[in-house]
Amino acid sequence: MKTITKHTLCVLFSLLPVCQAMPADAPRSVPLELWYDEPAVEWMTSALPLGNGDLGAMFFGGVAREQIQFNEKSLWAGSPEKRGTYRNFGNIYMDFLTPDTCSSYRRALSLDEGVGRVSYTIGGVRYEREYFASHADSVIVMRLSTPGNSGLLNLDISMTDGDGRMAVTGDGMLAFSGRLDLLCYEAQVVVMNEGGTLAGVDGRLMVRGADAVTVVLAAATDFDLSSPTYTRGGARGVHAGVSGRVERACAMDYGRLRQRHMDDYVSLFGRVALRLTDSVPQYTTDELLRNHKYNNWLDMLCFQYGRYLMISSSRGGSVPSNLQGLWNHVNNPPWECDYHSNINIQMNYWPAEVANLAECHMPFISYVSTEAMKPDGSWRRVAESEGCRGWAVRTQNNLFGYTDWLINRPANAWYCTHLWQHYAYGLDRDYLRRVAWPVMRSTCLYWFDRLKMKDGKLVAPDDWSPEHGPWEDGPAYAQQLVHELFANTLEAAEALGEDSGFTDSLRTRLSQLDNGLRIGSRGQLREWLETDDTPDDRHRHLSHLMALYPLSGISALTDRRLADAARVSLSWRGDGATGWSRAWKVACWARLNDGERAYRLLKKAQNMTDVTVVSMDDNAGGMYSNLFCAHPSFQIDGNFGTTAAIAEMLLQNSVRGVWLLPALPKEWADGSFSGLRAHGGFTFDAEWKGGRLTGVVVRSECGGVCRLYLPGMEVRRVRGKYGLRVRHTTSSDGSVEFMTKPGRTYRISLSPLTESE
Ligand code: FUC
Repeated sequence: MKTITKHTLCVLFSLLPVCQAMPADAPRSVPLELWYDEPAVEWMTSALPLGNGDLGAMFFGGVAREQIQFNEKSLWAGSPEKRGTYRNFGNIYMDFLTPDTCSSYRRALSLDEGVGRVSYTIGGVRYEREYFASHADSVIVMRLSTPGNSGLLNLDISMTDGDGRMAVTGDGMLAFSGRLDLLCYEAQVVVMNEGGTLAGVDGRLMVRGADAVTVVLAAATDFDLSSPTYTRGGARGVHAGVSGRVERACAMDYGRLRQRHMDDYVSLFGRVALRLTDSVPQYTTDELLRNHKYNNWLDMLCFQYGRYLMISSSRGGSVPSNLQGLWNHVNNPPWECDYHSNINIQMNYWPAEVANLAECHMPFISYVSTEAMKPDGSWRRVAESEGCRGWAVRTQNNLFGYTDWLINRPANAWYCTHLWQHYAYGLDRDYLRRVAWPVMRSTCLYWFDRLKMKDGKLVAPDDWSPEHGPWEDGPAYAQQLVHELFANTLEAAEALGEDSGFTDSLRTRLSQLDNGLRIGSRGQLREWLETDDTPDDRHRHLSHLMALYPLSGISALTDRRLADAARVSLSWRGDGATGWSRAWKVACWARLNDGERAYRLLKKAQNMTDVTVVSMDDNAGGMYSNLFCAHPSFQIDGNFGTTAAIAEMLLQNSVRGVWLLPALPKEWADGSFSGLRAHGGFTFDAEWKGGRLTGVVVRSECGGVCRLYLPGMEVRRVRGKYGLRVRHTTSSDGSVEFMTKPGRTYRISLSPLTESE
């Protein structure tokens, strides 16, 4: 049985404003955590991640030796001329002078609190560790204690850099600094003992007879995306920044540091709740994955884990999360742990808006908008080398604008969908004008110059479908993306009142553009314009299904034939796939409103694996016991893709309005969620029983018409402020509309439509 701790109460209280707006039987805050009864055996499969958005760590929870490997998202070797690689920053080790045979061992990661915990008993004494990565104070904090006992903590603490070199000892601290091709970096660890003694010698800090110990880590580089040299401040600036952080953190007591972290973390994580079952599994998370994966708890955990990982790896600044988020323990990670432009970086951000973490989208948006608009930046030079205005990228990218391997022209349009979606969800016109519009416009110019007329239609010449098949004119991938770009940019122009020669040209080109939606002779959606598709093509990329998901050009509500064609193509691709590809398939089946098939794929995505080397085998992927997605090897896109796909099963922005429970599997017959966002600045809570909606609450951020599509349900009443009734209208297409005011909450009562209705 779980007991309610003071911390849990804190979380519950901080969730109150959200809970008040929920339907009567709203999602409760149930303690969501990953937990294990033994220390991690391996970094990739079982250590647990912490992160404050920039600075992250993986802790093992060893009893004799604790290892805390850490990263900072900008620590890259390489330059604008050299690919380089994302690097391990270092390791902290704690060697305990206590016997290593213990009982009642527990290692956990609380998703509600963003706190890692390790506890065990030796000789009747309970040893406890608590770890968190604080965004509020830009440090990682580790606390060791033996509640109810004093003077029992005896350990040596050391630190190594990413190459295994020992840090030097200072006064109660350890530090190292260095240089890569371009960047300066530094890490500092400060150890504070309560009671006992602390001495430093030869790279070790020795704590003896302490009651409690607090360890504070700060690490940074001088990377700055907006600087022409990609750096600012140099070694001195980094040193001042890192020293300032540890000093400020050490001036606070542990309780305050922790509270500041919790306030900040819960303000993001607590926005969304999902309840698919009430029974908390009484077994460890690896056991849940191994033997009980049909337990709905795992789906809740996977959904919220993606949100946790996003908060932990994508906040502030303009460094997006990479192939492994920010967690990487080696200096030669697969694909350099880079920014792949043909699915991976985009998938990292699929859940950002719908899962109510719009702020976490910003590092990606700001990376794209800064790099794309650099007057002499390498992305501009790629376009220039093709005789086009605007910008373009290749497939593999480092942090310094270096871009190589195959050109991926449609990626610029794909990136722009993220800029647009951020607007579509939040309706922030100022952002649209300042940030998104210039990039979208510039990207359109690239395609104005690039497209050519073929058989009366504009097509992308000599393009591809990542990462297979021929290069030829007009593949679906390019056509669907350019279509989306043009359509969104026209909408942006309307929202901003932009009316110029550019918008006229855009309108004309959009009307001439092949939209990439072509049905083939076997009823499939064609991947190429000229080359025929083969039913046994199982390639992991689903690039011709972009319009199904993440774009929205295919919907059974607008054109059943196209939806059926997408279904044929998706079926041909099969249920096997690498990690991220399965997540994409779940989302695609959700868009086809096939909850059962989506669920089937989700369960396959949750196959437990321990393969840690790169494999393209369609059956080797799944999840490790720490729930990291296995491509294999570990690739975080699949975690984010899974969160987005689960959201897609629960809420979709359809052509007829917000569709709640569009792909609910029978396994999730009863449940509720709160806090999922939809286009137009609306946030939804919903509750359902026996697969039918029983209550909906909408919060309107921006006012305006709220349009819902709830097939099979009749909206009885909409109530606004003070429970007053708000007029709603039902259209012949089944959609329901009512007017909202900014900041107001609306409760919707529903009943099932009878057959005759
Ligand atoms: C793309 C994918 C691979 C892998 C790599 C990092 O190239 O096709 O499966 O995810 O990115």
